Amino acid sequence: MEKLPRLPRMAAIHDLSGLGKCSLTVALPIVSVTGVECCCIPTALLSTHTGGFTDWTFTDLSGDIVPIAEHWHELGVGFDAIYSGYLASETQGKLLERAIELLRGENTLVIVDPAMADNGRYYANLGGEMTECFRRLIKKADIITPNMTEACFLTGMEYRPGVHDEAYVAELIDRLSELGPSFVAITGVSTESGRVGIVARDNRSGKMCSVMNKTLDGMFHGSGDVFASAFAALLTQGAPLEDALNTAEEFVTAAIERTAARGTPREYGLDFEGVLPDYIDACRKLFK
Ligand code: PXL
Repeated sequence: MEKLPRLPRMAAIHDLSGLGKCSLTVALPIVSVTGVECCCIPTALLSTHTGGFTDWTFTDLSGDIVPIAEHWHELGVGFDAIYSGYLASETQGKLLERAIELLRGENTLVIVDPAMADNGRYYANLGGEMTECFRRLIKKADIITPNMTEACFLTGMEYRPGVHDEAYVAELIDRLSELGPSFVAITGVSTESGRVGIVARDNRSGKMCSVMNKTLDGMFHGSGDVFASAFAALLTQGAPLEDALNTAEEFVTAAIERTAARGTPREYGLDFEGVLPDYIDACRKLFK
């Protein structure tokens, strides 16, 4: 066999919710099929995620976040990317900041998905303290992927569920950019009735790009995590931003359609498994 290039490596720092696909149960398979090694730091262990379920179990693994990062640091392992999402508390945000310091190298891409809210509301048991927490964390990020609600909370702008005019979205991106990231991608943007998608800007070049698709009724739990995992992994593989955006969006849209067609309960998360082969084909074309 010919000599192969080095395998890109990502540290994925998220909770592990056993049922209801999100966080690590989404990041691990998607990052792996993108051809990126996924090293996991589980921040908490839950029986289910906290949206649409009740009485979930919760084991806090905060105490392991920094020791795991320290161990990897001592081993001298390099990371091409660090990707984080949902945090169970403000304390976890501070520990994550330390983990990023330990694991980051000169060329490490830091992707922070400030997963804390949706549809104008914080997730269960979270509140305004998480906005402050993510504002601090975002200072360390190269790329952020908030949804509309999170973008509004982070910037203090009014949350509007409906059709979003260009000036409103542009102001959200401007204000998020002031927090420090060089690339901002906002999910759940609807620039015309019946269509929803992602608007992004590369602050180094000033280039804006967006991708829209027709909306399906209601909310699909875990879709933000599916998008962010694919997007983060594609960028770690070296895909140009626009290609990463389009490929990740196409993947999440196909997974949403499949979930709707099967009638999977929304809280169970996206049926992305069946569209992984198409996603892998798309990755092959990008990285051939
Ligand atoms: O998908 C975001 C998410 C991740 N992890 C947990 C959650 C949620 C959203 O509700 O509860 C535990």
